Amino acid sequence: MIFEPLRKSQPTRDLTELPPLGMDRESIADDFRGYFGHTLGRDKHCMSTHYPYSALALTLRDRLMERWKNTRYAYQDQDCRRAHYMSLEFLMGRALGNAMLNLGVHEESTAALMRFGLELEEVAEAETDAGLGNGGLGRLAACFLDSCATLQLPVVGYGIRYEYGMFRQKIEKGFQVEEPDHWLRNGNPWELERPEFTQRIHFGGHTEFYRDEKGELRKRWVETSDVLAVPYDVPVPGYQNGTVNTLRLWSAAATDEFDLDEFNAGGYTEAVAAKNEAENITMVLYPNDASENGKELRLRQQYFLASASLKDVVRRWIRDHGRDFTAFAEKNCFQLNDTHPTIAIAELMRLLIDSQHMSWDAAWKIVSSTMAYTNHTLLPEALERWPVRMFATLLPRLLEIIYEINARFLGQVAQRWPGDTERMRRMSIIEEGHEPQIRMAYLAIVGSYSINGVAELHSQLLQAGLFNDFYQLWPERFNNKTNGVTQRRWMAWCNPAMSQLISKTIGDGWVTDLQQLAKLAPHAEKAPFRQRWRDVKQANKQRLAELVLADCGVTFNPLAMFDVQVKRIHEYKRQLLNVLHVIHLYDRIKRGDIDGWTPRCVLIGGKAAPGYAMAKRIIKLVSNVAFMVNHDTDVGDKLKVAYLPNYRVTAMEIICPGTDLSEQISTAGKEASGTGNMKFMMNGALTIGTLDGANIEIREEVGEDNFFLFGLTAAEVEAQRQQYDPVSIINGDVDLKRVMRLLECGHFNQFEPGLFDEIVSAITSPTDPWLTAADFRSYVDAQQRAAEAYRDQERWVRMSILNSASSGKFSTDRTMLEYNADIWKLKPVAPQRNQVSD
Ligand code: 26Q
Repeated sequence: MIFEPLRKSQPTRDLTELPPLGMDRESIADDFRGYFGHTLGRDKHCMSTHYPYSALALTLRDRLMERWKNTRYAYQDQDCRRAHYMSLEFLMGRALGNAMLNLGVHEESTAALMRFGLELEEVAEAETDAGLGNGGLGRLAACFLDSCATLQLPVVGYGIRYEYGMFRQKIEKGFQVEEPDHWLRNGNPWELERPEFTQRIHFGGHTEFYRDEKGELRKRWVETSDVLAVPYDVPVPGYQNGTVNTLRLWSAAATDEFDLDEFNAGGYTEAVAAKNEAENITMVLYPNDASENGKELRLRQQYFLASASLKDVVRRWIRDHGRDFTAFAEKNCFQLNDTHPTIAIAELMRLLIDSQHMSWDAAWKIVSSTMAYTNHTLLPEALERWPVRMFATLLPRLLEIIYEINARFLGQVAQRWPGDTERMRRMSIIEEGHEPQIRMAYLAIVGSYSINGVAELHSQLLQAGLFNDFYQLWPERFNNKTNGVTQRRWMAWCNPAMSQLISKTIGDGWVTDLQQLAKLAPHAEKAPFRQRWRDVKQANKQRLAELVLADCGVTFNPLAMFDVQVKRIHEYKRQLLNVLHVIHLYDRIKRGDIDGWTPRCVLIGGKAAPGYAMAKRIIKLVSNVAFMVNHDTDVGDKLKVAYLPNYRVTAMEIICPGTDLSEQISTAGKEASGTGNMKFMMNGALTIGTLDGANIEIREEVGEDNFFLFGLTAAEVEAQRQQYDPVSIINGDVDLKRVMRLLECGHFNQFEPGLFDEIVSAITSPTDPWLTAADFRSYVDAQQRAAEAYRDQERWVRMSILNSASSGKFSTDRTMLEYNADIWKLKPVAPQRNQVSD
């Protein structure tokens, strides 16, 4: 062990008994000053906001710490059932505001800093986002943790402490440039290293038979290269309820013998340098990118997370219950966030069989009643596959276990469908062929007691399409859990003006019970309330306009309609369709078709995976169109276009409160759910969208009159494919024809010939998977309806209020209650509150 045991003589005082910390402004100011001057050693010459930020973070962290301990003790004392949320991504964003909101000390902290002449908002800007995720899937994990803590559910997050999170995006001459995000450079006051819980993770080597002390034949995995997994805990506070849950992030470190072997061979410096290979595992977050598929380092990351987390849970089990695992499945379950951590299914089998000497059947009973799988995609090309060859060298023991799982599973298939070899081939976890592959989604399905999609349509399409064979075999395992977002961050924190207005009108119960927003609906009919709502939106638009000016150099007039699409750049999300509409508006202005014009500011933002050439080309197109439009004196204030660089959680906190129109325009049947759509809706934006993902449920809640619907349905999309003819669609639509003409003739790339040729080809191809041209006309018509609605401000504001009032369903509090009722079955546990001053 790295740590010497602590020897204690007869104590006169209890080392761990601390008086509760004050939550008033004086206590906060005193601690803040102490941290600033003593701990950080700064003085009146300090010129940077970083140190006041750190001092405040440490002050708040202390207050989280006492609640964190109480929560741990409560879970421990009750020996409660727990869920473990395993995810390669947790897109947490900033923690300071979240801590203040949840501790209920925002005002007190503002006042405390004011004493020293410091502006809290400015100090808070010193915090770097924890950007440990790509987009929706990672942010969903963060919202889930927030809701679980607020609901006092014993849920632990397990993830990876990447040294470099999601890359920082710069836009240079309209092109995306990636910069590394070294987010830990200035330290991270929100993490607590727990080296005492370090785990050893194996890679490589080979397997062999041996006889154990009872003479039984067993398998072992030998001559492995090991890497240490060191946990760092991050507090996850609930909303003013004394609960602080844990997100445990693993960081890779080299073992000592790793160095020694090399050292004995002669090369000391080489040996120390070789530490890199081990520590590389947690160096960088992979961007979501087809070209990153099948990369060995990614598989190392997945196994590293799965193995470290399971060993941690098994360690705790043995500490508390000894080596009897009969009640393990009653007390534990694991939610797999997509297939990324799915190797956990084979790893838990390995731990139970090889280390705990359990039989296959006993182990399988435990594994298949503790694992649950959430799918986040309908794109078949996005389903994870790993070359068997890679498994054989990197994780040989796990490959053997997967083969055995598959053999037994195919036995079941044969029993259910005798002689149906075609079906066996289709359903096999191993895809045969020139380069055999492991289908991770199938492993996840076979090893899980619950399989869910993330919106109604998505779950239905999974059952009817991608996973239909499995649905026929095990219909009872399939279910839907429509996504949500946490209203604490996405309303209460990021939109204080609207939150105040809502709370004054209907009380503040909505912060922990979003359905209460329904009480706003009658107020939509009251003119004075509408005026206040409108004033709030206007102020939020002003704030967004300032961001756009600072980051894009483009002036947005807050009286214009703010039309926003921010999300990862992907063809299926159809940022291209948005651009086609912008070009159409520009064309209308140029030809003088401007009767009853609604001024519009179009904001587009998001990151493209570094290897995704088409996505990067779309960014360049938006930038070039923006340049032309913004510099054309005929256009003026009628239309403005901006590309917002480096879209991230913290940017969305400014963007969603200031948006009028939310663009949710994916090809129907392709967006599993979407969650940005929910953040916009809560903050009073109207949606223009297709019948895709959670848009369908959003429209159901708010009513068709308050939603701008367009486009083919998922079924129509599949029918169109057979006879899709974009060229005749273009020729049959004068507006689209003119737009395509502007693109083709190089109007937006006069000094960059050929730049957009591939974009034109994609739109005009009869095999365009995203049917962009097919939805153009109905999209433009819907945009026209939105523009007309916006000109009637009274009507628009009413619709805005109704959107917010109808967003109650889209809280992750609801989502988590459903996961809990149907999958996890945990009991809420309240910590003893007498030890803290809540
Ligand atoms: C794959 C291979 C190699 C490296 C990385 C990846 C990878 C990483 C991230 C693949 C996918 C992701 C993320 C996917 C994602 O964010 N999906 C979104 O999940 C949201 C939450 O459920 C949904 O709302 C969105 O519809 C869905 O696109």
